[in-house]
Amino acid sequence: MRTATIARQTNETEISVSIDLDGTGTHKMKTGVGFFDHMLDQLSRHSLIDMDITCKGDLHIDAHHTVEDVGIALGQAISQAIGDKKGIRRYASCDLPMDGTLTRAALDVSGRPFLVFKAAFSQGKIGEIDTELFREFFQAFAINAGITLHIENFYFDNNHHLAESMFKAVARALRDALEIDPRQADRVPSTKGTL
Ligand SMILES: [Mn+2]
Repeated sequence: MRTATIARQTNETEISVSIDLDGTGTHKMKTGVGFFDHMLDQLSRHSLIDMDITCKGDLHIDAHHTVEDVGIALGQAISQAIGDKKGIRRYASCDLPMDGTLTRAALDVSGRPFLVFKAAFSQGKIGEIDTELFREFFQAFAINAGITLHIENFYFDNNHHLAESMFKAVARALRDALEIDPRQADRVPSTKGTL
């Protein structure tokens, strides 16, 4: 079973994350930040990774700790659920359109964390979330999942679509990269023999 459960508690956030890589995209999000829940819903729905995420964060300050720490815990869960990486496709990318917005996500489930993030929001906030937090989320996620992740937006028609296209593109690429390749189901996808 490629599943994982992570519980993480600090003075700033208390988080529980349960995932199933071989799910159907069933999800339950409760972070207290509406737009962030909407983005996490997309991440689950389009990756087909079941996700149950609860975070009680210090939202009286702002959403920073909540967003970053959910990224950490979700990344840890992904890393744990992948295990020895046997059989995964490893590389995937997706060019994701939403009306007048186009965003690419390309990733390598390499065990080598890296983030390239090219997107320039034109608003400071969407709903109650600061747009600068999306980079924080993907940085925390990539580092803790052990994924090389490139996200690039080419153009956008509004900030909601820009953020949502990132999560959908990453979701779709994650689905492809983490799926078991029947042609090499018992092998680690590396000439090194390990990842
Ligand atoms: Mn939306």
